[in-house]
Amino acid sequence: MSRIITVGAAQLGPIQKHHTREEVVQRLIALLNKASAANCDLVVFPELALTTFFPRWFINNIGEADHWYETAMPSPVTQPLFDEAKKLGIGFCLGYAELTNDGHRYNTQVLVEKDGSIIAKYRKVHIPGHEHHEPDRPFQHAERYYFEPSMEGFGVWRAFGARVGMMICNDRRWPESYREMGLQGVEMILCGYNTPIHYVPDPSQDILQGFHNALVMQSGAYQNGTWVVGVAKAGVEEGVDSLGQSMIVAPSGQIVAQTFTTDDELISARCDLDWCQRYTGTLFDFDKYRRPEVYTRITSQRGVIAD
Ligand code: CDT
Repeated sequence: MSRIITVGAAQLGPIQKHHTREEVVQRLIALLNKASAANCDLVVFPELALTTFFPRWFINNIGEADHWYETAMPSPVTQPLFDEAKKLGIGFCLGYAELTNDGHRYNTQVLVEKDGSIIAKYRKVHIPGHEHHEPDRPFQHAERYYFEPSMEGFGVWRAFGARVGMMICNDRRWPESYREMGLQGVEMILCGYNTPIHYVPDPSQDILQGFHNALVMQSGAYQNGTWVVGVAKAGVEEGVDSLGQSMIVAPSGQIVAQTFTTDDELISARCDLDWCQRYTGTLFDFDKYRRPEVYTRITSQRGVIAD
């Protein structure tokens, strides 16, 4: 008998600075209800889904940024989302900025079961951008100032009858992210993202943002025989245009659903988890074909060493 998860990718349009958490949570709840009407088991929201993408601004005193972070999950403001999901019997994955009791700041995603309980927490591994103010930029991408990288790496959890993994935005560009989860037998990877169209260090990449987004998720899915659900916060947020093109990718690498707006939009797909085995049991039978003994540079070396 086939194992099916109906998954929803709940893309968000922009969240402006003046939008309150309460307003955003109402938008998430509206998407959750659409997902319920589409018979979803699980809904994936974007990276930093509760606020505007605040790393586009630099402030000298990071303590003044505390209001962008969540110190508890759920919290009084996010509890209605958990309550609605439990009422509807839908799980969800939510990205947010996390400030721990001992003062650590992470870019985080939680995975929540249909009964409203948190199954897993993932903290972003690959933190892009810069850590100092770069005044010549039209906007900052100071994630390396606002977040520390996770030392916990990539986990895979049994949930929704599947082996589910998580990654966040820039993680999707790195083959190691998928492979770490592939080696744990992942069947579905959930990934939220905020991707500005304008890439300041090399504007020639701007026109390729959509291509690169699809390229990495389709190849990551195929090479690891897994479903990938990539979900954007899209549109023009505080003057910065960000990529939409949220998508659900099959283990074959094919896109089976994709958003066509840059607003709040739900897409969904019935994902047959047994389809993973067609790839992990054949061409990508890791146990049979991988050669870890000749891949030693991958974990022993960070940058390029060339003659
Ligand atoms: N949020 C995030 O990780 N965004 C990056 C932007 C490029 S680096 C400035 C991404 O990889 O999409």
